[in-house]
Amino acid sequence: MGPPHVQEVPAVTTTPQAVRRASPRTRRPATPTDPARSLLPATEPVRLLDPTGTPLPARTDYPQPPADVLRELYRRMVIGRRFDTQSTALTKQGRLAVYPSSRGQEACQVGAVLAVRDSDWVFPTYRESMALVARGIDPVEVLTLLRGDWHCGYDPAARHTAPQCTPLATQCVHAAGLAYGETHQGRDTVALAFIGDGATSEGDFHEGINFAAVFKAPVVFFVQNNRYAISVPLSRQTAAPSLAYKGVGYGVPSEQVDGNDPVAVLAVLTRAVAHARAGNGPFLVEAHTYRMEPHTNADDQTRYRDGAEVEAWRDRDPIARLETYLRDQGVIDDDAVAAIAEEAEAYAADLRVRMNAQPTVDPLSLFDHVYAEPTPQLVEQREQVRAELAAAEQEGNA
Ligand SMILES: Cc1ncc(C[n+]2csc(CCOP(=O)(O)OP(=O)(O)O)c2C)c(N)n1
Ligand SMILES: [Mg+2]
Repeated sequence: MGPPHVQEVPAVTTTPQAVRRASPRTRRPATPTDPARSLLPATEPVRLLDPTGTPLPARTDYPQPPADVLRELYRRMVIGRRFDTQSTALTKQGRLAVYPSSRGQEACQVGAVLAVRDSDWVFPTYRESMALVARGIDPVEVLTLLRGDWHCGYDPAARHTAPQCTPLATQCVHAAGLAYGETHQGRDTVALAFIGDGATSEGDFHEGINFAAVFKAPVVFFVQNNRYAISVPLSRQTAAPSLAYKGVGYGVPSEQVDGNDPVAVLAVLTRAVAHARAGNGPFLVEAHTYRMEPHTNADDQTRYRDGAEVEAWRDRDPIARLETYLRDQGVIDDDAVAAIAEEAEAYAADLRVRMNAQPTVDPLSLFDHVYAEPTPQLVEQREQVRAELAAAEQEGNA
């Protein structure tokens, strides 16, 4: 699935430098003309479709992406959800060690990926398996980490996609460094860093966004605010009016978007990417969304949230919203919807078959790449494991 061409829209013009030049040296209360205000997001998230799929009045700042791109967005969201359901099923069959579902977050996962080029870099977390398959990476390669076979199943350099990060927010620092380096090499690469609401409390988020802002590194920090960090609700995570407001403290412009409106997510991310690519430094986007499934297959969500809350979010389903809109616009019909559903089924069937094959993993590879030069302890432990494996094999042969 190679991404289609997404029309690039003009970047916003405010830069951290412009703000710095215009900022007064002494403290004074903010006024409507205060340049820092232009860094703040709109008080309401950007929304282009209402929850029923009816288009809202057109906006000049966030034009609707073209119909062929929206059709492709829909197709990848449907395939992404089928991939997600299949992956959870694979955990129950013992074929995957763990799977963090993105059900409900399809607009964010796929919309963000469609907003960047293949030559741009994506920095995913454990939550972004769906985004990775939407980027066209083989699903078996995507699931290699979660199967426990290897650190990463795809070639990060070839796919311009970093390995999925489990240590929270570490990808923000990686994204800032890579984007800074790319600019120095004379390339206009943008880095897209996915991050969760909870992870914005981590030091690495601060360090990554601050570095990117000071050195004008072209990074889009994309916060999927799905309202929980495992069992910790957003209300215990931050006292800020919205996570997007965190940008102003770093001199980074930001925006909020309805994360269950696929058209708005694509439009806002496209503009954020254009802003970064044009040399204006980083951009922060907060998408308001919801995780419909437990944190992972190993989590019991009934211990911290009410079933009624989850049910209420079913009415804001991003796939149904986009499908209604595209049907009303005559972009897709029953036949197209059926053909895409069939394609998603075939995709899941192929994944099932290939994940049933027993992987061949060398236990000694556990010790590779821990350090560039293995420590004496690692060498000793490796030898211990090697001897145990050899003894077990001899016993098996006896
Ligand atoms: C540095 C660090 N601390 C703690 C954890 C344990 N942990 C794993 S996921 C998670 C919650 C993260 O929530 P959020 O950032 O909102 O992302 P989401 O899982 O909701 O996508 C925590 C605390 C970790 N992986 N890394
Ligand atoms: Mg979260």
